[in-house]
Amino acid sequence: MVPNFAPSSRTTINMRIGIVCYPTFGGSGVVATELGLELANEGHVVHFITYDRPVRLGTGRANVFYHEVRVSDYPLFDYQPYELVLTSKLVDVVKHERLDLLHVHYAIPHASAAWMAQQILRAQGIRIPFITTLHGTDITLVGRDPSFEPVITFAIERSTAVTAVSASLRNETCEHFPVKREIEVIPNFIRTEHYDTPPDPLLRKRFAPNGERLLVHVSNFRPVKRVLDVLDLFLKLRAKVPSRLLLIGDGPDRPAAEAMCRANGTCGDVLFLGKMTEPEEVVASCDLFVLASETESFGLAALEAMASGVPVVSTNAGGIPEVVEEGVAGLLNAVGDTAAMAAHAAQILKDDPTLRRFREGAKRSAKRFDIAKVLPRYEALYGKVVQEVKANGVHQ
Ligand code: GMT
Repeated sequence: MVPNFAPSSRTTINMRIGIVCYPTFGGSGVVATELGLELANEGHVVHFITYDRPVRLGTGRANVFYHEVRVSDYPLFDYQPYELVLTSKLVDVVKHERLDLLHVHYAIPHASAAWMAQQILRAQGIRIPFITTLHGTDITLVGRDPSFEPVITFAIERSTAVTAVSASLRNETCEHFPVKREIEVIPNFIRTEHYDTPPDPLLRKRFAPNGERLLVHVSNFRPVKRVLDVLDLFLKLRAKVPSRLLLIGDGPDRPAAEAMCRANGTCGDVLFLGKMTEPEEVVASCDLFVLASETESFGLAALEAMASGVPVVSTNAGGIPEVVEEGVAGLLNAVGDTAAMAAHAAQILKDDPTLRRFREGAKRSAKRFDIAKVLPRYEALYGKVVQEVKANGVHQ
């Protein structure tokens, strides 16, 4: 969690900002929450609008408000219309909290709900710009389901501004959707000083009692994360390097991962730690972060590991090469090539000087994404869209 800083002495005008996101453990929700908290630290007033309190929001922060979108369970509806309830809540909050802009994270259904809210408000004489940030699976997985395409394309086109968290995601969006508008790349970020915790010797002793190397993976265990590849890599590695694997998170592929460990007798060395609100406390004590994803627009979990001084072995999918500097912060491989991943893991872990070099490289490389570099870009974009809408009104 970001500490509560006094507002800095910058020149940006304070704004009233509505943030819409998924409140869960997913990276888009984490980025949206951390961004909101940073904006609030800078003196902006931030209203989170979502169906549950975002996991990293905390309580009692100055300038931060949370509005719950409550979906009733009216028996007529087999499927409750979340998007409509969200739209109504956006209209209400924009109007009564006098918001200057909305920033929605993840295209579905947030961008189309924001557009609807914008149109309703427009009919009432209120102009509200909205920025859509594309995070990844909204484009790469969900977005490619043809049934969503017209809505996503429309919402992207009608957003006042659109950002993508990596160049790779921006390119994929333009490849898979018939959108012609500008999409600005604003990468995800971290507050690097938050990750300065050194490895905890007690934690290491608990998880690696015989001085084993500690590998760690953090995800939502969806098929796209290829958690079974992480286990396969680990099986290959432990034949050469005494090691243990920590798995943080939970999701659909966890039962299959547990079954695999039981079948190959590695349960003693693979520890399922479940969901954690602050995984960095454990990650910082590990030696290597492993990410085997099939697609990954950015890989925030890898960046967080790097910031903690933990190098990464990963696939080279999507935006990962933009984040994990090859040979400096870690090593990359083709999706599914667990033999190469195990060999790369062994190369990083082979001796302490090599591991130290990668640790330092990872930490240094993570600084490229420090909040101090990224926040002014969002603030500049916010200022620009607010001015644009004042001057030209909103799309219909
Ligand atoms: O796939 C996830 O882990 C969740 C998803 C989300 O909605 O939060 O993550 C996406 O957004 C993150 C934040 O921008 C990125 O760091 C992840 O790479 C991206 N996931 C994928 O592209 C699979």
